[in-house]
Formats: sequence, C-alpha cells, structure tokens
Amino acid sequence: LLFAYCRIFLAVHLACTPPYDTWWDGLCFFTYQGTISWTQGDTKCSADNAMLTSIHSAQENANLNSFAYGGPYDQGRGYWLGLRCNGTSSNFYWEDGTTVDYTNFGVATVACNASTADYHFYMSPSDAKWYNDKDWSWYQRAYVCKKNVRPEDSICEEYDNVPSTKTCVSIYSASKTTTDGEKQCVATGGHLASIHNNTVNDYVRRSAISRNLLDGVLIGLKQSGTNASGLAWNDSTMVDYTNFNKDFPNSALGQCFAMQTGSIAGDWVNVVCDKTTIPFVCTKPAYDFPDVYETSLCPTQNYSDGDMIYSPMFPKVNNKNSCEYLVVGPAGATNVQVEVIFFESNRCCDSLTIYEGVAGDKKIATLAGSTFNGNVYKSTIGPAMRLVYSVQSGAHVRGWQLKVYA
Ligand SMILES: *[C@@H]1O[C@H](CO)[C@@H](O)[C@H](O)[C@H]1NC(C)=O
Ligand SMILES: *[C@@H]1O[C@H](CO)[C@@H](O)[C@H](O)[C@H]1NC(C)=O
Ligand SMILES: *[C@@H]1O[C@H](CO)[C@@H](O)[C@H](O)[C@H]1NC(C)=O
Ligand SMILES: *[C@@H]1O[C@H](CO)[C@@H](O)[C@H](O)[C@H]1NC(C)=O
Ligand SMILES: *[C@@H]1O[C@H](CO)[C@@H](O)[C@H](O)[C@H]1NC(C)=O
Ligand SMILES: CC(=O)N[C@H]1CO[C@H](CO)[C@@H](O)[C@@H]1O
Repeated sequence: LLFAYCRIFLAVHLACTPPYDTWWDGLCFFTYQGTISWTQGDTKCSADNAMLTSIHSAQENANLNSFAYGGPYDQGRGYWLGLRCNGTSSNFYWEDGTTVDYTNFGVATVACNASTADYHFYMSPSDAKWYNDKDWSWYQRAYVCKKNVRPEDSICEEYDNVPSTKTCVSIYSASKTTTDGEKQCVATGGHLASIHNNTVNDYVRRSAISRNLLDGVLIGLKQSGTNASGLAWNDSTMVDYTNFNKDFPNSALGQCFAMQTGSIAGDWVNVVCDKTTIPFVCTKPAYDFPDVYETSLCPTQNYSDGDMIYSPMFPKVNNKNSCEYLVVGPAGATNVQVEVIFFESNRCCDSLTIYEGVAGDKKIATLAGSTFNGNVYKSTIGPAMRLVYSVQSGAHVRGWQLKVYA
C-alpha cells in the first residue's frame, strides 16, 4: 500500500549529476576513459568537488574493476587511484583523507619511507591490483573520481538552493556560447537560467561576484522580435519579471541576454547568441521529495495510467526489500509505459528489471545506478509489464519513482 498523497513533481531530477553515477554506498563515481597524468586527473576530480577514488574493501575493489573497465575508450593502461606515500611519516594515505584500511598491491612488498619515491598508484586492468610508476608525473592513464558526500536530501542535488525559494542555481565559470551553455545545463538537469524575481536575480549576481565573474553571465532569455514582446525563457517558463538595463532590450545588439554582474542592479543586456562566450548560469526547480515515506511493504495492487510507483520506503535510504510490481493497461491497448522520474540505486547491487507482460522473462530493460532519469520504457507485446526490484545493498540510496502511462 502507498500512503495517499498527491504532489506535482516539478522536474526530472538526478541523484548523481551525470557523468557521475552511483556505484555503491550511494556515492557518486566517474570514470575518465581517456589518458591523463596523475596530477591532471587529480585536478579534474577536484574541479568536480570530487577526489581520485579511494578503495576500502575487496568488494569495492571488485566493483571498481567492473565499472571502470571495458568502456568504449578504455585504453587498457589502468586507472589512477588516490593512493600516495607520505615519505615523512612513512605512511600510505588516500588523497580524500579516508583511512588506508585495505590495500591490493600487485607486488609483495611496497615500502613507503623517506627514500622511496612519492608513489602514485593505479589499478591494472588485467588483475585489478595496484601498481605504481617511477615516472608517474608524465605517464598518462584513465582515472576514477569519487565524491565522498552523498547528495541525499538536497532538494537541489548538486545545484545551490536559493534560500527561501524553490529555485536551484548553478554558476559555471567556464566561458561558453548560449548553445553550449544550454547543453551543459541540460546535462545537469536544468536550463540556462530563468529568473522570476529579484530574490533569484540578486542571488545570481552575488554568487557570480563571489566567483570573481565580473564581466557578466549568460542567462536563458531570448528575444525573437525587435521589441520586448518576443521574449522567452529557454526553460519555457513565463516571462513574468524582467530587469533590463535602461537602454534594453535592444535586439540590434543580439537576440540573447546576459546579466551584468559588475553592476549592483544585476541588470540584463542583449548579447549575440553563439558569438558571445562568457560564463553562464543554469537554474532548475527544486525537487519536491515527498515528506511522507512510503511503507517498506510490497504492493498488492496493480498500477495503471497516471499512477506513480515508488520503491519501498522512498525516499528514505537503506531499503532492504525487494518487490514486484504489475503495470496493467486497458484490455486491447497496444502497450503500457513507465517514465523514470527519479532513480537512485547502487549499481553494484540493486537493480530494477522491466519485463514484458505480467509473467515471463522477456526483458525490456534493467536499470541500476542513477542515470535513467526521464527515460521512458514501453511494452511491445501487449498492455502489461512486470517490474522486479532486486535489492542486495540499498545502502544510502533513496530508490526510485516511476510514472505509468497506459
Ligand atoms: C606527512 O606526514 C607528516 C608527518 O606526520 C605530516 O606533518 C604531513 O602533513 C604529511 N603530509 C601529507 C601530504 O599528508
Ligand atoms: C625504505 O624501504 C626500502 C624498501 O623496503 C628499504 O630498502 C630502505 O632501507 C627503506 N629506507 C628507510 C629510510 O627506511
Ligand atoms: C522567486 O521566484 C522563485 C522561482 O523562481 C520562487 O520559488 C520564490 O518563491 C520567489 N520569491 C519571491 C520572494 O517571490
Ligand atoms: C513588437 O514585435 C512584435 C513581433 O515580434 C510585433 O508584432 C509588434 O507589433 C511589435 N510592437 C511594437 C510596439 O513595436
Ligand atoms: C493484476 O493484473 C493481473 C493480470 O491482469 C490480474 O490477474 C490480477 O488479478 C490483478 N490484480 C489486482 C489486485 O487487481
Ligand atoms: C524553448 C527554447 O527556447 N529552447 C531552446 C534552448 O536553447 C537551445 C540551445 O540554444 C535551443 O536549441 C532550444 O530550442
């Protein structure tokens, strides 16, 4: 049974923001499949608020080996890890500050002392053991980043919540065109910023200033006509607030817009779409987590058009229950569909398999990790599907929410 509450979910939301994915313990991981030096990999992870990964058990080592390897660009050179040697204390340490409570060296004795090199380790693709090079500073390998903080319970995930609003904001310092900025926003579940009042406008301006972005940021407003009547936000929300500089809008200067962060008003001016490259700001609506947890019981009813299906205990973490769900459309319909509204499971250990019909083993899809948000899955041989949620871990993940269309 589900608790009876009804709520409009504002947007598709993500657990780990792509390209990060939940591998185990609700933590977000990312594999870079090109090759890069240890130092560059370390810097790239830091730029994502992550660290080169640490590993704390044989199970985690095996997980990492299976998820990191075999990707399309796997160079077979192994993956940089965050393990190093402190010659002063003669101790190995993890870059992320966690305890070195497990090692899997490929050679019997690996010394760490004042006379050894400042080792940098990688996992080998052939035996999942850890090795190091003397010439680590130039040798290029893939790497794995890990975030030690779960995005659990943040209504904005990795965006920032504008205090006392339901708006999430993320400012990017890299200069992009409107098209590329919008792409990056979409990849993280948002759009180039839409701004609907002074609270949000001022927040964006102050955040930009605090990042030393004084030359303006792209926002998601576009002007199709020559006057203010042809204005639209890229996320399709209503233009119910504007904050133009006094001589604007002026379409002769471009059909896109930037906020002047250097002025206290944070006012808006036209810029040339796809020519002006400056930092940009994304927004998305805050995700409304239900404030009542689902029960941990499996359902006794069938689901049909318009129903939401939630995993047990959603959105409370650490569910251990596996359940089966039947989705049944009207007799004679050609198919039923489910849309993923939210999905967060540990890729290692928890999966949702979608089968054709109310019985049988013809698979439509298997979902695991946190990369399926917004996807739609359809039956093809009749108006029914069976969902089997198999939970081995459940650790620190919230589960999922699907919407049924029949
Ligand atoms: C190395 O160990 C020394 C002595 O314990 C400590 O002072 C220093 O901060 C350590 N360096 C790093 C990078 O952890
Ligand atoms: C460091 O470890 C190596 C390898 O075990 C050893 O040969 C060397 O004597 C050690 N150096 C110090 C200063 O302990
Ligand atoms: C400002 O707009 C946001 C949506 O963009 C809304 O959540 C918030 O409540 C508004 N704040 C005020 C003070 O109107
Ligand atoms: C504003 O532009 C629209 C087309 O974008 C046009 O239909 C309208 O007449 C214009 N209004 C004024 C006051 O210029
Ligand atoms: C669910 O659907 C199946 C297949 O149509 C049917 O046999 C079963 O009785 C239904 N269960 C409920 C509780 O309606
Ligand atoms: C609704 C809308 O304006 N969408 C646009 C957002 O920006 C991208 C990239 O510039 C366009 O392709 C969309 O059409």
